[in-house]
Amino acid sequence: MTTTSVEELDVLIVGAGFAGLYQLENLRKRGFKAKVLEAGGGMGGIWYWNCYPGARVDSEGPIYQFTREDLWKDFGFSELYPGWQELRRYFAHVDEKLDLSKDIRFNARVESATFDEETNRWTVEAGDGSTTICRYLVLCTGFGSKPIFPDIPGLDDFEGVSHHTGLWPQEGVDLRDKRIAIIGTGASGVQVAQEAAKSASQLTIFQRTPVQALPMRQFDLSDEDNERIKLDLEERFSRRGTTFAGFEWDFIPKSALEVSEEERTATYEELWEGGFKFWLGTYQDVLFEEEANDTAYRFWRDRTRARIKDPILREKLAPLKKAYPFGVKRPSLERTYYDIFNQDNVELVDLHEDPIERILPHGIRTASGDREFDIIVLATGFDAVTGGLTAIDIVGTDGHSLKDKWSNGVEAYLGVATAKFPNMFFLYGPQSPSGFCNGPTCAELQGDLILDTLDYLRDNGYSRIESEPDSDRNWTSHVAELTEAGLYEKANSWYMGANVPGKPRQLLNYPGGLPTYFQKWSEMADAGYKGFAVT
Ligand code: NA7
Repeated sequence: MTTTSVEELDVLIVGAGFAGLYQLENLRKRGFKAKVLEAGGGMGGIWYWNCYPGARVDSEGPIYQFTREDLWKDFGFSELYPGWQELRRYFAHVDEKLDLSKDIRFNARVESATFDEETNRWTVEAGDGSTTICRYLVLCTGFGSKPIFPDIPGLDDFEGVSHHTGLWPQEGVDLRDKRIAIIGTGASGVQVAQEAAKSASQLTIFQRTPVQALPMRQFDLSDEDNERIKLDLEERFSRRGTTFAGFEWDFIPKSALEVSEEERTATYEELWEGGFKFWLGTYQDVLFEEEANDTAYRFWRDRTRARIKDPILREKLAPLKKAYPFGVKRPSLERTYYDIFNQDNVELVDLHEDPIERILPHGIRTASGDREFDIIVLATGFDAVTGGLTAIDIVGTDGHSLKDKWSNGVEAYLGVATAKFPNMFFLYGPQSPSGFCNGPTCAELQGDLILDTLDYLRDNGYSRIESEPDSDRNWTSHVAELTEAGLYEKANSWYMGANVPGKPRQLLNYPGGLPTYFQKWSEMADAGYKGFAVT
């Protein structure tokens, strides 16, 4: 494709991660003229951008893939929790099978989208100079496509190497024998820290809030393991849509407090072996009731503290009194994170005690003094869920801008559409299950809802669909009610928008679980797309 073309499509998809690729494949199959614009130089969404040392998925590989049989039959991961290189190999395999990239324009960051009320079409401009005119705009920008840089004086003065984990150079950075600073201890910070600790001459981790990381039981997978996994993979896939978080397992339908301490401990021991099961496969009230939550926190804390030798570090990394309820900030999976603090080359700086004052040309100044570094890793996260959408200058009817509309908080009907922005859908977006859901599950199951909607419109000769303002408001109130019933508000998390200064505080994901979400969708669709104005 040339860079100055104007192309007309039925559907323009933005983003070539799991969600966008699923849309492309299936829209083509259903006879829509569809293409993808992708800011990155390759497929994979976050797996294109997040290529920092140690980047890997926290879901088990076999369940973190598309369910099409011809895709999984011929592919096997070499580790249970695959790293970014292997995920790229997976996307190359998908491309080879489905021939997707011929309909993807890479290195084309979408800058603006404007709705034309005369024609009911969107005009979309991208950074590569292209213009696309489309009936429907499907935004698959993911939850983490806009990195957040910390507001620390002197950040630009640093003369060493400094990168955000979400914008890591494709050619990589050699960490060996370097003095490395990592700012941030979320999933990305934990993963880089584990890698860096192996070979850095000095690693200093700047912690604002302790992460609650869970053990990743990583295994190599042989060919035989992969063949064995495939025996019941279809059954595992089929369970994904029936569970809260889109995995093949679900919450235990019991209170943590209704069982004996022995039974609870035995359950926690078992969950401890299962990655996110300790978080999203636990007793059903752990994320909702403080006392139940305490039982999970204490188990996590005691197991974690046992690995840290220094009592001061122990208290900073896994405090006796919880800093926030267990699991209402995204836990990370780790293998060696808590062990590296027993190494002589690893240091923790608690930013509450010793805040960063400024970045210097050769290091970082905190209240206690200066440290020199060769590399500063900014593992400071993303303007999550909404940032990828509001980064685009989207103008709907009557000149309404999406960014302005959501400046005081998100309103989104069923987490896929918002009033004044006709013929526009977002997937894995605000107020949908997204952040609480296994990515590929949402890409397919929520993706099907959008595909069916586009079929419905075409089959009935409609050319315009728009959510009604009341529908937005009612869905937002529903999400708020569910939020109040849980413990999410008690943490400053990206789930709550709390990691971005000035961002309205509101739960950005749907906390009712997939089955409830799909039930609400079915009620809407069965009632003739109730709550949408369709013309
Ligand atoms: P996260 O999970 O948002 O983590 C960002 C980390 O950076 C977190 O520890 C933050 O502390 C810290 N942070 C952010 N800004 C600052 C400043 N200004 N100073 C010091 N520390 C700061 O992002 P990740 O990239 O790790 O993970 C994102 C998601 O990707 C993750 O949830 C998975 O779904 C995969 P805080 O906790 O806000 O106090």
